[in-house]
Amino acid sequence: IQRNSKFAKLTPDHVKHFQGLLGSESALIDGLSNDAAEDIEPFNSDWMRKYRGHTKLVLKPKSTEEVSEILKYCNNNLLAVVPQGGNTGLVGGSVPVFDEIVINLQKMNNIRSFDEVSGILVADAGVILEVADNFLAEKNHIFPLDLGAKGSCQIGGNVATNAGGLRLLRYGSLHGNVLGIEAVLPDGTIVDDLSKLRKNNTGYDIKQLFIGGEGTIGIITAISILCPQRSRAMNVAYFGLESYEKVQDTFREAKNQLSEILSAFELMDGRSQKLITKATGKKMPLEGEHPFYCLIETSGSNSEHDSEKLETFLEHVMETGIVSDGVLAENETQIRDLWSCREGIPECLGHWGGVYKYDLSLPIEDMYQLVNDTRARIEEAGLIGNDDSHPVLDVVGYGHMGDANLHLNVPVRRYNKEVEKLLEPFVFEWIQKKNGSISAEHGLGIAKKPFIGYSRSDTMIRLMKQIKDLYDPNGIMNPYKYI
Ligand code: FAD
Ligand code: 2HG
Ligand code: ZN
Repeated sequence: IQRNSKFAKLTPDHVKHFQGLLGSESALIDGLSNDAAEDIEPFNSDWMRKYRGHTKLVLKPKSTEEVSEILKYCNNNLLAVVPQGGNTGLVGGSVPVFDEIVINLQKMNNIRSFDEVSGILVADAGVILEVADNFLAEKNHIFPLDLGAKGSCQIGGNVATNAGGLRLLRYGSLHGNVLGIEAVLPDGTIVDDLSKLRKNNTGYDIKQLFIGGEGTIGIITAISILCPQRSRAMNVAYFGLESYEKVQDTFREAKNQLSEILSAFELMDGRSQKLITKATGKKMPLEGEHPFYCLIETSGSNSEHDSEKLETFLEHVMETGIVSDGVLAENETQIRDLWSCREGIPECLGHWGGVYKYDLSLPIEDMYQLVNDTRARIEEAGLIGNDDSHPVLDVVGYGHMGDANLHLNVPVRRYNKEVEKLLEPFVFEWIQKKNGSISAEHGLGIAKKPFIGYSRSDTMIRLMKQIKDLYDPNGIMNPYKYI
């Protein structure tokens, strides 16, 4: 792709304008002031270090009004922008492609209100997910989303990507939990839909367009969100299993026997667990090797009741041979350790060089076959191996089994065109045949943009374009991404 020449190039006058508006400590400049190059680098490069932009200006507004002033000016001057939260997105959506101005929300980080009766939290978009959850913990509540990047990602970024995460199975998607949104459109209009109502059937639910909108129609500046009561009792178990069929049996049994206390059901293949050890030296929870592992979390209000249910379940799956081996966490530290075997995978896989990542929704019974088929293809071409002459380390699968969401990851020593050609469009065609989705939770960004047609019809893409054109007629919002 090429830079769209309709967008203006940044001039000293533009910079002066923003410095006047925000103050110089909230307008980081590179090149023009020539001593801030280091400061600006992290905003130009994504979590995977796969995508790199060339912005010369990062703006950090402190209020919704400032966001409005910034966007109005950018829209009038045809300056393209990229909204940015914690920059943990996995599809290259949060960094510029060329010289788009980065608008980072990190300075908008106030919790505005929390109602202990309704459980409704209202907070600025730039609040870090873990900070929000720690705040809620003190009030005996929980943020209805949890994910491995919680220490860096922002709740506005989570909503903009409609992140799914580790407990969607229990608490549902942000499309249901987010009750209201405050956002700014490119023309500066403040969308004041920060509703605290659970029910409100008065016309189109426009906030839904911002949830998963990936910053293409406006900037989310605050959200209101329904937060559940924090569970008093929490248990985590980790199992080794002999086949993917047995993982499915375990999931069925878990739903059947644990029912309302089941709060997560995660899948990890043996290869992903081996790579954790290889990358970090971590000792894994079970002796011996198993082709599959799963992590089950329960949370409820009565620990005796939960323990009783869990013990009956454990006895059943062990005695019937559905699982081969298992371990139950006995304290907070062990709970964290078991979770790290799942949450730690993305970081460990990036250890060697790069990772080709696919984030898929598929019918649950077919899910793992894609990993096998992909591995066979790469093996046949002789590209997988333990030594440096092979670009690919392995082909692994893990993910949110409870949501039929697979993460197919191909860790590589270096990005390689031959590998890429074997993976794409093979993976997308495979998914299309099963009527799956090529992006279950990470979004499209720049990485998956060309492939939207594998999951959406021409009609649906046309309707999306109409919405984009309506809200962002000049196309300044996160250009080159999404649609
Ligand atoms: P960014 O990366 O900064 O931005 C993401 C997108 O949203 C970009 O397109 C950006 O332009 C836009 N955006 C950001 N803020 C705003 C805003 N205020 N208004 C409008 N647009 C905005 N995702 C899952 O769904 N489930 C997981 O389990 C999960 N686990 C992860 C684990 C790790 C270790 C990592 C690195 C990522 C993981 N992700 C997961 C990816 C996920 O998308 C992000 O972690 C998170 O939701 C993005 O938040 P962020 O604040 O970092 O957004
Ligand atoms: C997870 O579930 C994240 O750990 C990241 O969604 C998945 O890196 C990935 O492919
Ligand atoms: Zn995930």
